[in-house]
Amino acid sequence: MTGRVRAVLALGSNLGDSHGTLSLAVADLVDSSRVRLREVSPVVRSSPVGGPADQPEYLNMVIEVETDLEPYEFLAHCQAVENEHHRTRDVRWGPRTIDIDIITFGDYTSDDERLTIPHPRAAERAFVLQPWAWMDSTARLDGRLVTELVGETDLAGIRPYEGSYTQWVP
Ligand code: A4P
Ligand code: MG
Repeated sequence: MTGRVRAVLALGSNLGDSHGTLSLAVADLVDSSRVRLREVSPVVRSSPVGGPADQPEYLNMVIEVETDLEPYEFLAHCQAVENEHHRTRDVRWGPRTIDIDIITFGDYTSDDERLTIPHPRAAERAFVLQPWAWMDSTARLDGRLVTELVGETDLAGIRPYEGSYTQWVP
């Protein structure tokens, strides 16, 4: 790979075998000569934020990869993995087998609706920030330490997911 960029991805699932789907999605994301896994966060259980009131709890996690794909190629790659896992888009913020959001992509910034980087809601979402802070205590978002941002969010809905810590050590 040339021209490598480090990208942080947030994955979430609250339908079907969420843990199995997250695991397969991580494997699929890095099953490419152009994407390499660098770091994997613990999995957290999290209460749904937004969307239908009665949707199930989520499993969420964060990974860091290295890639030489261009930003929109990388988005297409992530969406192809979502589609492989039967992601359908019905209700905004509704239940889903898998959601893959690009949180950061090197120093790249964009406010295009198709690809907004950094992800516009990441800075206030405990289900993104907490696993990210556990994965990388030096990570920054919009110039601020993620370990600091996480302290400003409501962590009440975040719980550990048993038995996930060693699953995807690269
Ligand atoms: N898009 C723009 N920027 C990006 C980006 N940085 N990464 C576009 C990925 N996609 C990006 O996404 C809609 C469009 O966003 C895509 O076509 C893409 O081109 P989507 O995944 O189809 O729709 P969505 O996920 O329903 O909408 P959105 O706005 O991405 O929702 P969020 O903000 O991701 O929220 N509660 C808990 N506890 N855990 C969760 O994981 N997730 C959501 C979804 C709500 N509540 C949650 C969780
Ligand atoms: Mg999304």
